[in-house]
Amino acid sequence: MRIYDFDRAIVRTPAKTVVNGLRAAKSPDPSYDKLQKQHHNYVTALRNAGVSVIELEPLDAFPDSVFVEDPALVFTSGAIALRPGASSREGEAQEILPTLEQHFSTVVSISNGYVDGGDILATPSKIFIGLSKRTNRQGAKELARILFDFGFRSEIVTTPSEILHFKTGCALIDDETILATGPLAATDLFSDFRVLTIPDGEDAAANSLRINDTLLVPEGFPRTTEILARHTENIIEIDVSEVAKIDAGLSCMSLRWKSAR
Ligand code: CIR
Repeated sequence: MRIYDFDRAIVRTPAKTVVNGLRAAKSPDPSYDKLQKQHHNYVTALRNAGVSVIELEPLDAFPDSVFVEDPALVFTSGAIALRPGASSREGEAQEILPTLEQHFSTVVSISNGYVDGGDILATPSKIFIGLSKRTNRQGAKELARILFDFGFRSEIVTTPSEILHFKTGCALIDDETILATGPLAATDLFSDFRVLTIPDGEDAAANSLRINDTLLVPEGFPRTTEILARHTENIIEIDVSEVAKIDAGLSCMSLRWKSAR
C-alpha cells in the first residue's frame, strides 16, 4: 500500500459564513456560490480518483470548518484529533470528533499545544511536522509521540514564515518526489527525495494532492503542470480560486485514508 492510496475521505460542506474565513492578507471575500460549486467539483474529483466520500453538514459557527484537514489527522490504524492554532478554529476538533469515532476504532486527541493538519506532510519514510503560525513545538512534540505509537517516524521542521502551513509550500507527488516552492526546495529538508521546484510566480501550485493514481493540481499554473506532466500521467486540474482567497487549497478540503479491510 502506498502512502497516497486512499479509499475514504471526509469533507465538510462549506458554511455560508465561509466568506468570513481567516486570511493573512487583505484579500477580497470569496463568493459563496462559486466556492460551493468549486467544492462540489472537488468532491467529484475525489470520487473519480477512487475515494468514497463522507460529506459532513456545514457549521455556520466555524467559517473555516470546510477545511477539515486542519482539525484531524487520519491513517488506516486510527485518527488523531488535533488542536487548530487559530482561536476561531479550536472548536473544530470537538465538532469532527464524533465522525472520527464513528469511522476509527482508535482515536487519540492532542491535549497540549497546537497543531494544524495543514502542517503535516506524510511521506513513505517519515511524517514532516512543520512548525508554523498555527503549529507550536509543544503540539508538534506531542503529535510526534502519538505518531511513534502509531508506528510512524516523524521530523519536526520549520515552515517558511511567509506561508500559512507547511503544505502551503510542498506536496508529495509519488514515493520519491516532492513538489516544493523555491524557498522550501532550497533547504535540505527533502534531500532524500527528488525535488521538483515550482517556477517563480506559481507558488500557489504547491498545494497539489496525490490520490491513488491521480494527481489533483490547482488550475492556472501551466509551467508547474508542465513539469509535473513529465513525472505523472494522470493530472486533473481543479479550480480552487475561491478558497485560495482565504489561504486554502486542495489538501485542506479533505481528510483521506485507506480503510482497514
Ligand atoms: C485558515 O486560515 O485557517 C483558513 N482560512 C485556511 C486553512 C487552510 N488549510 C490548510 O492549508 N490545511
